[in-house]
Amino acid sequence: MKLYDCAVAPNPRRARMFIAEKGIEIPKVEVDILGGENLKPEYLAINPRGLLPLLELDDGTRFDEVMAICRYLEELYPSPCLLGRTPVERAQVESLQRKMEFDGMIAGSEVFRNQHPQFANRSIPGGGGVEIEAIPALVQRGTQTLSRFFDALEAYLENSEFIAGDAFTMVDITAVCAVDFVGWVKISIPEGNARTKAWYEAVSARPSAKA
Ligand SMILES: N[C@@H](CCC(=O)N[C@@H](CS)C(=O)NCC(=O)O)C(=O)O
Repeated sequence: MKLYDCAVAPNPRRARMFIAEKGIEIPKVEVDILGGENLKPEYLAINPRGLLPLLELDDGTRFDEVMAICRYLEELYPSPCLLGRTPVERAQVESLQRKMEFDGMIAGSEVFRNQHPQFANRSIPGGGGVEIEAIPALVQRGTQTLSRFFDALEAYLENSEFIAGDAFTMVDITAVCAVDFVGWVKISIPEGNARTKAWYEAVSARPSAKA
């Protein structure tokens, strides 16, 4: 197996954190998104969407999408369980994970990509060679969604150590990657959100957070 990766990018980090929590080693191939290497023919031949991360199996099978990669690895390496232990937990992890992804990661991407000059013609990640111009108004919409994201995070943590309950899961991975990502656009955990701050400190101290 090998993981097509980009060290600075938040979605590849979600996959790396998951892999590190599983305690497995997967060789990595670094692809420079900032320099546009993912949009060159060599990488588009590997992933026509131009997105990272992507997992390549030993028989040549390839798939992108963080959750597809994590689900595959969870089946191969069930312990520690990161996607829920029972049918109900798996449904809850899926539900919360998507909220962290849409309201955290994607809203962060909306703010970052629609204001950063380097992404003026790359406002949607990847794109397979098609340029999509930035829409400055989306910065405001993304910022509003992030405010909702932080409110929800504080509420989820009211009765439990982790976002989906008593166990660390993929929900925490996506959420911590989103929090660090939005730091790029100078948005941080609101001052009064004490539960989120304590959770953030604890999750950031896990060795996988450095992966
Ligand atoms: N939904 C995808 C999102 C992947 C994604 O957006 N990756 C970004 C890096 S964080 C990317 O490849 N960007 C390429 C670009 O900006 O051109 C997943 O879960 O894997």
